[in-house]
Amino acid sequence: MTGLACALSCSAGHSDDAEYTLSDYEGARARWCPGCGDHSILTAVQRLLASEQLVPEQTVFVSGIGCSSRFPHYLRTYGFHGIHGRALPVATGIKLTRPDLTVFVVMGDGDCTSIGAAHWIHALRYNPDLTVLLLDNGIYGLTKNQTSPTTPQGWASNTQPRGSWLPALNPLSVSLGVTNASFVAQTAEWIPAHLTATLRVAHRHKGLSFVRILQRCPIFTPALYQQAVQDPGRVTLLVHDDGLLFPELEKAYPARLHHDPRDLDAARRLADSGDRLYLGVLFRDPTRACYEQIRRVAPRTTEERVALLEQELDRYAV
Ligand SMILES: Cc1ncc(C[n+]2csc(CCOP(=O)(O)OP(=O)(O)O)c2C)c(N)n1
Ligand code: SF4
Ligand SMILES: [Mg+2]
Repeated sequence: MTGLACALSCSAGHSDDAEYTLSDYEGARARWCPGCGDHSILTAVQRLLASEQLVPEQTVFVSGIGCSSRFPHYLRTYGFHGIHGRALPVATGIKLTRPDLTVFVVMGDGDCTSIGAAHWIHALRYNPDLTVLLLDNGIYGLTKNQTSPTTPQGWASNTQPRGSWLPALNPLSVSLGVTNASFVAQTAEWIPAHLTATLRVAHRHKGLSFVRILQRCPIFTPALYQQAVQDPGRVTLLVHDDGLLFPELEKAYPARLHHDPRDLDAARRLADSGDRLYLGVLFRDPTRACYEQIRRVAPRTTEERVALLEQELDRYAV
């Protein structure tokens, strides 16, 4: 069965005992540049969907605009390729009206931390049950090499050819500073085992799980993560008995730090420290309330929904 075929033919809940394989989640052929880190993120997401047996017609991917935001086209789930910076309000609206759906958000660094920054901060505070992926390549990729808030200071781009004037914004520190944020993690697309495991814990977290994925753009920022890719000694994996342990990465990534993800102060120190690259779950507090639990939208029957829609459309009758 293909997810889309099923999405078109069967009603929600119908396929409880269906077995979905990777190909059930494959959409259009990905058109990112060869070597783009988005390819490995797509593979990891498809693996997650299959391993969690997420029902395609009950899963939604919402994105903004950017190379990274082409994500929904490449999956056979529902998708909304929306407006630059506006993925989070769209996803929050979907989750509030349809809390039964599994909702993912995919954004670029420009999408999330620049034009969408206000939505990012308030979504973290509202804490709806969304899995939010920030694909951070340190540049505006789609619009061809423009400085973004996460571009390192001094890096030349088409908009700031003499080098970015400002120090880069740190998406982890910002997220950890927001009241009611409940899950903040960092992973890298060139370590697939870490990426997939991080996506799994993020998806299983109840509340907004914010995952910054370090993503290589070989066209515009090929050197951005080069040192960390070539020298695993620069990377420290965060481990905790309650979370990710990565025994399979012991050889390649021996540097480990035992970190309790409930310790917000320690998480902030790790996020702020510029000496090493820390990958793992920095913060997790499953007790923080989700917005859809606090502000319950009264469930409506199909007839009530249709009547409301008719009422709304009548306003535009000529
Ligand atoms: C309102 C609006 N402003 C600007 C743009 C132009 N625009 C499209 S994508 C983009 C930036 C994309 O960068 P990023 O979010 O980092 O994604 P990437 O392409 O790097 O994956 C910009 C400025 C737009 N489409 N809409
Ligand atoms: S420009 Fe960069 S981010 Fe965009 S598809 Fe190409 S490699 Fe990927
Ligand atoms: Mg970008």
